[in-house]
Amino acid sequence: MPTIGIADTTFARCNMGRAAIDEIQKNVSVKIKRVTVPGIKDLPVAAKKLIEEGGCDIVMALGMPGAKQQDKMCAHEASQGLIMAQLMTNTHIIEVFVHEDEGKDEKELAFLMDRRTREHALNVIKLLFKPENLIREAGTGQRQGFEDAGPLRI
Ligand code: RDL
Ligand code: RDL
Ligand code: RDL
Repeated sequence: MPTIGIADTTFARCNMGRAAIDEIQKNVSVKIKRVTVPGIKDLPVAAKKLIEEGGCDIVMALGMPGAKQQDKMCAHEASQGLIMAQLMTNTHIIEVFVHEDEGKDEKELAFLMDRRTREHALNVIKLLFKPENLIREAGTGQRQGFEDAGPLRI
C-alpha cells in the first residue's frame, strides 16, 4: 500500500493537513504519515524526511504565506526548498500554498484553503494511481480553489 506524506504548518490559519487527509481517505486506501512544522520554510526538510525516513511515495506540503512583502519572499524561498527536495529525492512534493491575501475576507480565505487543499489531494491521487487521467486533462486550464481558467476558445 502506498504511503502519502502530509506536512503542514501552525502558521496557517486553517487546518490544511486535516482537509488533505479527509479528502485522501474519502477516495483511496493508503497509509498516511503526517507532520506539522511551525512555518513554510520548515516544510522542505519535513517533506524530505517523510520521503527518506518515512518511506513516503509522494508528499503534500501545505502552507499559508502571509500577506506582507517578507511573507511573499519567505514563500519564494520555501518553494525553492521544496523544488530542491524534490530533485534530491526524485519524488513529487505537491506544494499547496494559499496566500493570505488571495481571499477577499476570512470566509473566502477559509473556503480557498479547504478547496485548494482538496483539489491538490485529488491531483496527488492521480499522480500516484492514475497518471493517465492527468494526460487527459492536459491543456484544460485547471486551477485549484477558485474556478478553472479553462482551455482557450479559438
Ligand atoms: O524556521 C522558523 C521560521 O523561520 C519558519 O517557520 C518560517 O517559515 C516562518 N515564517 C516567517 O518567518 C515569515 O516571515 C512564515 C511566514 N513568514 C509565512 O508567511 N508563512 C509561514 N511561515 O508559514
Ligand atoms: O505542486 C503543486 C503546485 O504548487 C504546482 O503545480 C504549481 O506549479 C502550480 N502553480 C502555482 O501554484 C502558481 O501560483 C502554477 C502557476 N502559478 C502558474 O502560473 N503556472 C503553472 N502552475 O503551470
Ligand atoms: O489564476 C488565478 C490563480 O490561480 C493565480 O493567482 C495563482 O497564482 C494562485 N495560486 C497560488 O498563488 C499558489 O501559491 C495557485 C496555487 N498556488 C495553486 O496551487 N493552484 C492554483 N492557484 O490554481
